[in-house]
Amino acid sequence: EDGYDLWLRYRLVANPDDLARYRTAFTHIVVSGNHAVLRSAGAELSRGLSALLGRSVPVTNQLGKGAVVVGVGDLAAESFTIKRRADRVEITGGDERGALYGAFRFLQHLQRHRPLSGLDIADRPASPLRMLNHWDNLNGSIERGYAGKSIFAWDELPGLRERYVDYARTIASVGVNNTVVNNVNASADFLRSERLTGLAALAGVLRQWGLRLWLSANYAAPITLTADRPSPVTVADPFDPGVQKWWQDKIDEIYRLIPDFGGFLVKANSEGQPGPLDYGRTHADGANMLADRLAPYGGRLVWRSFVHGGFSDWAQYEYNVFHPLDGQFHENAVVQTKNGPIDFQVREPVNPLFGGLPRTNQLVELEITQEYTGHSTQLCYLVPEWKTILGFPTYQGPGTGPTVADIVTGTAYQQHNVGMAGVVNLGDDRNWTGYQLGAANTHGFARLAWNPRLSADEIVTEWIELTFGLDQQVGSVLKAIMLQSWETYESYTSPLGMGYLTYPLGAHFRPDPNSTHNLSHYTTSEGTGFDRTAVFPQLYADHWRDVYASPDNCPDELLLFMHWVPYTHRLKSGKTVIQHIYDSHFAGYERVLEFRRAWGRLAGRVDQARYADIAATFDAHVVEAERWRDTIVSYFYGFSRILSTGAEWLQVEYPNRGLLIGGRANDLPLDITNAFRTSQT
Ligand code: BDP
Repeated sequence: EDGYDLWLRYRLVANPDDLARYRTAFTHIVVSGNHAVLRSAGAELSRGLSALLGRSVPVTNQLGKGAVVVGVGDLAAESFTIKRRADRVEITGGDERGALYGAFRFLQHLQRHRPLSGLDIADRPASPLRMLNHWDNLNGSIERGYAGKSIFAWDELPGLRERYVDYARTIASVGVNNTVVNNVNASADFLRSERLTGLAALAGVLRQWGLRLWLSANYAAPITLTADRPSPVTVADPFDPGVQKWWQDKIDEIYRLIPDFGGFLVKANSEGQPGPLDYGRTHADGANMLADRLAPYGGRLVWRSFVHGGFSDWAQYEYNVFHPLDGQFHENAVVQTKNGPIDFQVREPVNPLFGGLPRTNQLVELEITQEYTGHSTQLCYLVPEWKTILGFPTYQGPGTGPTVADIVTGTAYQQHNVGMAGVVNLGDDRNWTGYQLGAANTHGFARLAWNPRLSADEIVTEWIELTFGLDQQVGSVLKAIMLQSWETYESYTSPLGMGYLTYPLGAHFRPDPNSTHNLSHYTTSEGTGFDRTAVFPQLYADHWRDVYASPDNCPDELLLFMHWVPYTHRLKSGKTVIQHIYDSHFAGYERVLEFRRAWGRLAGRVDQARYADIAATFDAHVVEAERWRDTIVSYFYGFSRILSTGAEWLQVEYPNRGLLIGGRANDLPLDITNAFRTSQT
């Protein structure tokens, strides 16, 4: 067991009663229809059932007793039912994709040893677009990626690797239906004719699993890709006829090669990327020019709203740029908005563009890859965070709604080109995500895109059972750890909503509060935080404006995002801000130690290699958490010179390290306490 199978782990059913029942009930598979996706469903059922039941369960064309029949019926697109008849099971999709999703759900049911009587299931996806965004570059690296290199060997295409099939199976098994295979900081090279031929082969693999391939497009591609021609295109102005013709030809070419091409994802006029603003046009002008050319083919154009103004306040910049464009994007143009107004920090308010663009199709962009949330060394299960985002009531409408989930499922404004995009953490590491528990986020993202109403508890339980089996102790220990891990990460990195305390270059996971000074916080000897009261709260509905604008109403977890406060400001808990910062970092670190201890008690209950891998991850996690704690606590001590104001934690200075660290008073070695004790009051 090395983790490669992820949650598609089909192991012989251990309980003899279940095994006997399943063996009688399922003897063969019948695929009713001849579509490639249905054949994939049949193949997966055969593979899964054969492994689960420990005997061959072939695809045949004999109905009769013991058949698992998969086909298409009169249901909504992408939906499915699983029904147990007297002598067979019927898995019916509203279309081939729905049938495939039903087949995977059926296998998951058996992987979890669920009773046959429970095999009466009807389900359908909540969001139409359930997308992955790869940040994979042409040279095989992954932007901020932590799971090895890209799974896609671009230069080998149209040669195909077996792993592409496993990739497609994995993401289709949880209902993903679209994938953008290259980085938003896009190389124009992806649109070269030679590349497209190769990509068509990849699209062919994905298609068999109900997945549409997309590309990130560089807006200046017409310039780059015609530079060596006798009469090159010299601008990328969306209103320029030469530019329009170039894109038209390119899009025609793509659809000749990839008839179900999903469309383009574009990052424009953001962080150095070219875009329509370079020519005095708007983001909507830029998006619509491409959208109009994709529309006849059924393609879509996804335009990112992630733009920020250098060192001016990021939080309001994006809203100021995009809010005035509401209603200007064409029907197949979709604006993709990061969950928060900054950049995937461990805690941010919900981006005010949710509810701020009621006449625009919108995708929420979540970061599955743990760029700012612990790399592949620190467990941070993000589903609880995503639940708070999706459940956020914007108050931009009747009652408290709509929520973000209402918007991205299309129910808020009756839209169809909406959904969820996840910056995905899959790489070519053997276990796909760089550490054994990272795939929980991949799975969780997809499950929420399918159904945002599922609870974090349900989703994590499902993932654990599919990935580690049904041992109850493993289940309960791991679940408790995972469900606490996000808030734990927050507590030892950046409590109270400060965020962005990471070293800004390279991997964004080590602490460096100095370099983000004045960008995410204004820390002085008197206090800290970021005073955003002048503008930012007003981007929200009145309800949230009033909550955020006042330091007394603002929830503690966002206090320093919205306000600059003196260290002695009292939180709702009664603690001072400085004391909370100290306590939270120490307590968070302690919790990581507890995670490691709890995992240690599972020795012998989890297969050896994965057990040891995870134990090693917790060792690394402890080291990183300690580094965060010491760096941030020292930083604030350095400015405030305020020592512990309560008895809970004792702070001691290590003069040689220039660091302030500590622990519970009784736990500290005597010599340290005696030599360096500075205050306990
Ligand atoms: C930031 C990443 C950067 C991405 C950018 C984006 O650090 O590498 O290119 O977001 O989303 O979080 O475009």
